[in-house]
Amino acid sequence: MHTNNTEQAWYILGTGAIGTLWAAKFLQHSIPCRLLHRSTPEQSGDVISRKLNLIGLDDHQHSYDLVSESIYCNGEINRILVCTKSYQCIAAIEPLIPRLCDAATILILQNGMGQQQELARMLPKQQILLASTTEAAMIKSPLEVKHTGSGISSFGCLDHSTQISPDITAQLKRINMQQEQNIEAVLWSKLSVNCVINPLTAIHNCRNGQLLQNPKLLSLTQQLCTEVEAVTTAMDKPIKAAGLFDKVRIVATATSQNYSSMQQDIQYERNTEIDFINGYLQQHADRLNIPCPLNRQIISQIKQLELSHYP
Ligand code: KPL
Repeated sequence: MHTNNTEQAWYILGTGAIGTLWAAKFLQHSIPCRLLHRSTPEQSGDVISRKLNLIGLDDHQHSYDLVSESIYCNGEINRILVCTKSYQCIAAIEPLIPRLCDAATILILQNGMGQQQELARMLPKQQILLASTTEAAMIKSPLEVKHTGSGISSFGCLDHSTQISPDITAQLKRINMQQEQNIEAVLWSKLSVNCVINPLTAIHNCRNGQLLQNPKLLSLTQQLCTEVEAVTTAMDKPIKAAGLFDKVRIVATATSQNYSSMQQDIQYERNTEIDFINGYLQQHADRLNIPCPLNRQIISQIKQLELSHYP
């Protein structure tokens, strides 16, 4: 028998910067949430009380009590926020499938595209919601997160024909997430920017702002914008306002001192999300017969770096 509290609790999968920041947001607004931690099936009973520390945008410290439980615990899951890396998404959810209610809501907040559709095919009964954010955060140590940039967060349904429960919409509204009728357009817009900034900063081992300051990088940025935009336009997912280069210029200027997530992945010798960013774009380019030679070359350069890392 589950209490109402458990039914309305958000389980969070993925304890990187965004997952930890979202746990802090839920707790700040007294919305019940639990972190899911990886364990062996033998440690399935593990429920741990922890402290989550948030360093806010104003540099003030906040501390919250948080419960973390093993993915192999028994309780049913009604709401889950998935903030893993895109390439971990499917494998991370698999052990949780027996715990998901038929009417569960799965909110996916991560970079890249393709994994959401795969998950929807895998879980046809559950409702898949997509989310996107321009907020920025940095993990300082496990469960210690610094909120480094404010931004806009939105969510919407993968399948436009289904309704989102008003109760979920209300909870997400409390943490400042706006409901979007066309969330796919938001994700495509973010993907397009990520297709340019992320791999170029990773290959050239530089901060986002350098893409605009170095003439050689600026020219590559412009070329890649043209290729990416040719695909999004052919797919009828045009970039709003003045076009992709303008959007990239705005994001790279606002985050000029930051390193992109892909640069960080290469720097810390992790896998990158290239298959779900530029790889996803290339799949559509190939299907539509749109030549994207620079995008193709960039994918193989990133794959090389994944094997060899920075010297
Ligand atoms: O989303 C980003 C990332 O680093 O993943 C930005 C900073 C916007 C660069 O594309």
